[in-house]
Amino acid sequence: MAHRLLWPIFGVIAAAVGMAVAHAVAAAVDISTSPVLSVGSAVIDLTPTPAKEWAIRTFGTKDKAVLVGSVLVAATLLSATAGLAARRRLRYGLAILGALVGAAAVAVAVRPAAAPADLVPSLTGAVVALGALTVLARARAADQRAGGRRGVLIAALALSVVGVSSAGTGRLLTRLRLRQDQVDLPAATDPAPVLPRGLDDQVPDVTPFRTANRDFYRVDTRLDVPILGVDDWTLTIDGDVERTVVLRFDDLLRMPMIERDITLTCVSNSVGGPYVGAARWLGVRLTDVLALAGVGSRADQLLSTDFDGMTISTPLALATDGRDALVCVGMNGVQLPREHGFPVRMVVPGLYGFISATKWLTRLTLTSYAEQEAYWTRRGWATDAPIKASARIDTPRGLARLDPGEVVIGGVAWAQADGGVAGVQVRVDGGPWQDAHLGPDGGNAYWRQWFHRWDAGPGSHTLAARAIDGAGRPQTAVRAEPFPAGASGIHQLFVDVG
Ligand SMILES: Nc1nc2c(c(=O)[nH]1)N[C@H]1C(S)=C(S)[C@@H](COP(=O)(O)O)O[C@H]1N2
Ligand SMILES: [Mo]
Repeated sequence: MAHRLLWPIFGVIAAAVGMAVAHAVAAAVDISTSPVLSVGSAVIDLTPTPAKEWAIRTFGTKDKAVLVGSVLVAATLLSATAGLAARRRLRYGLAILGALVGAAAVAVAVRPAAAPADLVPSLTGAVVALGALTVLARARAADQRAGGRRGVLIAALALSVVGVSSAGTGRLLTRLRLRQDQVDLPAATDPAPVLPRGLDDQVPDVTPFRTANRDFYRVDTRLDVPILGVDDWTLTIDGDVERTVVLRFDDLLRMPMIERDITLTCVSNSVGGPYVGAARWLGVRLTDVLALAGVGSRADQLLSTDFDGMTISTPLALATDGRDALVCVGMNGVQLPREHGFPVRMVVPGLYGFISATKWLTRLTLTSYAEQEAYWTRRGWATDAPIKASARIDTPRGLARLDPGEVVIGGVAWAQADGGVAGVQVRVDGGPWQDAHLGPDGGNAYWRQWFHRWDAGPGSHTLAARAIDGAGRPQTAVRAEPFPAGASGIHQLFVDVG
């Protein structure tokens, strides 16, 4: 071991063992109290919106991996510094390491739903980290007196065993808990019509008419996949209501169930982007659930809260205007996958997910925008954000090299807030807009597949597509970024033929 690296390595080992133990303890009690995950979430929450936008654009769905990596690099550097400081005087090192693990504990404590007991994993980890650094420093001092290095080696080895076995235990516990409750969903009392066969078999590479659960995009602020059980799940309806109501999962399942085909869209989706998916949702009408509590007259905001205190706001007038907003338990014929909000989430047709689609739902509060601000509202995002009509070209791919002759251009289009998709038009090289063929109609809240046969001549070409909404209006060509109310503009790509 090179001498200069010895002390920084002490710092890193101490911090790593502490965090591994803390994470394992959290995995045994409640994984959301893990300082490791909480630091990640805190970084997500504190990252300014433009930086978040940039990360999602640049790293796509790998943004979480990039975030975890950056936090690890920073933690390694800081703990190495603590080790270096401990070389001069153990107290200095302990102070820096203490600040580091203390910051992790703060991240746990400031979670919206935090309770004092949640600090147990962090404090355990802190004691272990500080103890480990002390042990290593003592061993080093003893070695120097004796003129060897056995003590340090043994201490480092022992601590590594503790760290690795804690990390393994943490993983194992999480894995065991991954076994999700299996629930028997009732049949819908108001089922959706049979979804017509889409163009999946007719148009190669077109996006499937229905998105399989495993292919459904996932966007949320969490680093873990929350593990909620149905037995202790409850939904509280409170705020400006005649009476506060608490529903258990069984209560919800006994209510009339509707089933609807709805295309969910993320406000962070850029033009032509992947954060949109279409599924068949099963659940109770939101208005039926609210009626149990009796909505008062002061509320203009429906504030929904997830199991960890994360909040999403929905304009109450829109959520209750007769559209089929759901307190949802099923997705494509099965219970909600954990990634998509098990056991219960909201789904509201026509509104971007960030103001409507609360996963891991536990509370519905009738309140006003003046009284309470939801998570994304505080970060400057819009409170009223209907999904913008849009067409996406899925085939051919941008920058594809194609053979001359017939090329089938195809994709999907959606206009959930504008009466559905009545048409799609395609434009080649800035020429006239031509009507594309539409796939079958899955309802106004659903997307529509489309295709257009194009006789491609040699050269470089620009392809563009636009949606025509239910009122016969073409989607806007005006470009907008996702922040604060959703991207707009025409999806356009370049191909080479020859
Ligand atoms: N609890 C919780 N619910 C959430 C979010 C979140 O971060 N936390 N993200 C929302 C956003 S921005 C979108 S677009 C949808 C995405 O749902 P999906 O991951 O099932 O596709 O969930 C919404 N519900
Ligand atoms: Mo979103």
